[in-house]
Amino acid sequence: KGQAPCVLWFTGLSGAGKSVVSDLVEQRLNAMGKHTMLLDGDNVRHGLNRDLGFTDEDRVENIRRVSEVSKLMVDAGLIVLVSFISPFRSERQMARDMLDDGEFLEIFVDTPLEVCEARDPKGLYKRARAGEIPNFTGIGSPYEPPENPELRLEAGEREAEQLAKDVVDMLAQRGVI
Ligand code: GGZ
Repeated sequence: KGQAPCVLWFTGLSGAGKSVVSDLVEQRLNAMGKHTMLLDGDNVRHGLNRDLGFTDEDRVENIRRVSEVSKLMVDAGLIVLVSFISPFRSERQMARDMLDDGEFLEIFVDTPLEVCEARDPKGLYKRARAGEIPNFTGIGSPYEPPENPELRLEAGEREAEQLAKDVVDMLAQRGVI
């Protein structure tokens, strides 16, 4: 039993649940003996991309670098979990185009804006509404939902553990694991 190297690209609004679900998926894969790497804002925006903010231009560069790094990791044989808002279709397409067919699996963490805003775990939506965060995704900056994701998670309605299981099931179905 092995693994087919690939990128699991989680996209969705702030507060949608990307981090929770991608963490759980990684734990499940590791428990199965699979080799993974998780890239998210916490380990990338504080290091490699510490020079970048949240203008359109900076988000494009953020995702470009993340795409290049994830390709290197696929070449090293890993299942790479990428967890960023990644709001623009064109950048997600660019990431997809860098890889071979079947290596880029887009997972839309589809939580409605109202739900994300009601959760508001860090109070960022409140501050954005107050005009304190000018380019906040969903408020002052657009989010372009995926049109044909490999998997769509109704993350406003179902438990994170169940969603993580759906992702792992999808990987098994596709022969990735
Ligand atoms: C969106 C912002 C912003 C703005 C700070 N817009 O919920 P969080 O806090 O932990 O996750 C959000 C994170 C988004 O970073 P990404 O690298 O994923 O974004 S992108 O893919 O668009 O480059 C949020 C916080 O950073 N944050 N300011 N203006 N989210």
